[in-house]
Amino acid sequence: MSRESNKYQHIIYDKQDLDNNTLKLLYKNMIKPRMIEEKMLILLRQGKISKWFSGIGQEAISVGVTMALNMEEYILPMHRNLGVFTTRDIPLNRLFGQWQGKASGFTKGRDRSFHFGTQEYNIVGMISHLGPQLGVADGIALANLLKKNKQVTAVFTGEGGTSEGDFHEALNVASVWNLPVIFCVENNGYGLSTPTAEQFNCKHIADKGKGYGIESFIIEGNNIIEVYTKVSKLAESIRKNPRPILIEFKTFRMRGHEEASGTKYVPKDLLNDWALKDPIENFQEFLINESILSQEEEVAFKKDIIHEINKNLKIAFNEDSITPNPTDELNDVYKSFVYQEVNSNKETKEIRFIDAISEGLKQSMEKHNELVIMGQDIADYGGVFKITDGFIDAFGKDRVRNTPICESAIIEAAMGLSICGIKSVVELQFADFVTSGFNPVVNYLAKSFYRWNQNADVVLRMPCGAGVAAGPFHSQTNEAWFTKTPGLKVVYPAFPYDAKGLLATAINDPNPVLFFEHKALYRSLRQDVPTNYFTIPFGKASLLREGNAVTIISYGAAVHWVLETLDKNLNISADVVDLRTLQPLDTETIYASVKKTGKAIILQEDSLFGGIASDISALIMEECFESLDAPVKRIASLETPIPFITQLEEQYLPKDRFEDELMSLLDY
Ligand SMILES: Cc1ncc(C[n+]2csc(CCOP(=O)(O)OP(=O)(O)O)c2C)c(N)n1
Ligand SMILES: [Mg+2]
Repeated sequence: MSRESNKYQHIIYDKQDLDNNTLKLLYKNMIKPRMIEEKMLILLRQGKISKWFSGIGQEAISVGVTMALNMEEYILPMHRNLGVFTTRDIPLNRLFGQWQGKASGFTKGRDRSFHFGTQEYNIVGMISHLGPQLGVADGIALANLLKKNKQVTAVFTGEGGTSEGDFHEALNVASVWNLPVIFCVENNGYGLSTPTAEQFNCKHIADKGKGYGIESFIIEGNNIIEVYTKVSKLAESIRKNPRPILIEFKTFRMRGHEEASGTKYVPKDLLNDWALKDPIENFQEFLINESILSQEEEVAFKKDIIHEINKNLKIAFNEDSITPNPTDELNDVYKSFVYQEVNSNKETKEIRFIDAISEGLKQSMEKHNELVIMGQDIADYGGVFKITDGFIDAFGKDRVRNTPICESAIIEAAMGLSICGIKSVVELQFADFVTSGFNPVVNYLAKSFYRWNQNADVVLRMPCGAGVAAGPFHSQTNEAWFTKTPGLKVVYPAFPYDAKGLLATAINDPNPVLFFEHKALYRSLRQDVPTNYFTIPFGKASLLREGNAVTIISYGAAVHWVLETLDKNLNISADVVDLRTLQPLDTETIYASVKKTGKAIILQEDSLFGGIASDISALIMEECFESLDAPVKRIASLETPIPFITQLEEQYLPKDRFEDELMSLLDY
């Protein structure tokens, strides 16, 4: 240390065996995001950009971790990790285009700031909810483990994000499955205005590693050499011996949560102390003192970067804004899927609804040799309904995975598998429990393709429905939560044949599909089903009976209530439309039938308000008004939670009311 001034020598560097070029590259990679940010702060003040989340003071972590990983290894950064994007050399005009919502960005103006991923650079950006990407990293790491490619995945979170359940679930799954993932927690003192003492009550976040059975480390996050060398060593070790690792990087957030919110609540002394530990100024001083970097080089590096920033800003500002076009938007909600018809053969066997699902799943496992299924108790135990009985022997533990009780992390992991091109089926033990994984379904799986062109090739199997006296948490039919969310497909078969063929299609379809299986049908319903693998297209209802007096529309177990009612009343001449899939919905069949009969009644098992019957009714009103001879009737369960005892359950369900309402409609 030759210099007299030690203003910036608040970080002790040990360059170990790093050569000068590497040291200079670490430096260059750190000053780039800093200089971009400084420019952004100016643009913000000029009103040229709308919002900014600053990572100033935390650059060493993004840069050190990114440089420690190989280019083909995935990184899942957060809102303060500009250095990840710049170190992976994303052209700046594309980053600026992204922030301005231009077409050259990564989301076609559909999502802001760092909320994007790019397969070109093996980066998977955050969604606003912070935690879900931790589980997505598990899925990517699982894909790497299954492919035996010796790759590491790094995922970031702030210390605030560690309070979310996703953090706990993701670490636990990674530990139980021994996944090669580095969990990088940037402890920067605050989560918005909340200091760490109000966020968690242990000394270090790294201490939590022990509870999950994970090795953990504390790294001085402002010391680029320490970050880079330690993460490099850990990554190398994980590549050889796959396992998760938790790292807590001690650092500080030097600016407000986002620029508008300021730092008033941060004690001045604390800010001043950390200002002295600036990761760039200290490192620069060190490099100059050690004669590794000359002042001329420093000036030249910065000049180059300023030039690069200005040039690319100009490109981005000059780029035309996106012209809104509804067709473009609608076309990007789902990944296109060319349905492949596989015909059923003549050989059939009479099997139960549950056997049809099991057989369909098994044949899909045979057809797609990378398909992974995950769920609670599905391996040796065969699942609570025994649908995967024997699968473990046929396909092995890698592909038939018992999971801990953590719906969020597993659905997120399924997303991660999809990012790596692996299909998966997740068995929810009961459809009711999807609430514990609701966020990744409606916010991650559903929106990912629209946001950045990344499909979620995931099927969620949903054993659902009433009639089994199982009470409010094991009897719901919650399809309406999902039919309302663009980006999801919803399938709801009523027969073994349909269940088998539609499940095959659900697995072939690269989009997220919720596949509802009515538990009351599992063992009560039999049908002759072709023994071979076959498919049935989505969006095609089946017309079970034909008549002229009324159109009856239903799906799932309720279809059988319709058929029972008609069997009791042979004089009723009705079209019976079994929807089979709710999203996409076969409106063509519905309209054609209603235009013929002039009357429509929709029977749904769920309680009435906000269910799909309401939407179908509205669609009929809009499209078939002039053919209608009576108001469209919706029949559904009582507006209560579903009760336990049989008498209450029967009263709740619309089975009996349906017959009465059908008669009055016919008499209208
Ligand atoms: C589920 C959820 N709750 C709340 C928020 C609002 N929010 C966004 S960032 C943030 C603070 C995050 O703190 P931390 O994880 O420490 O990251 P930092 O911003 O400090 O880098 C909060 C509360 C959110 N985005 N998502
Ligand atoms: Mg924080």
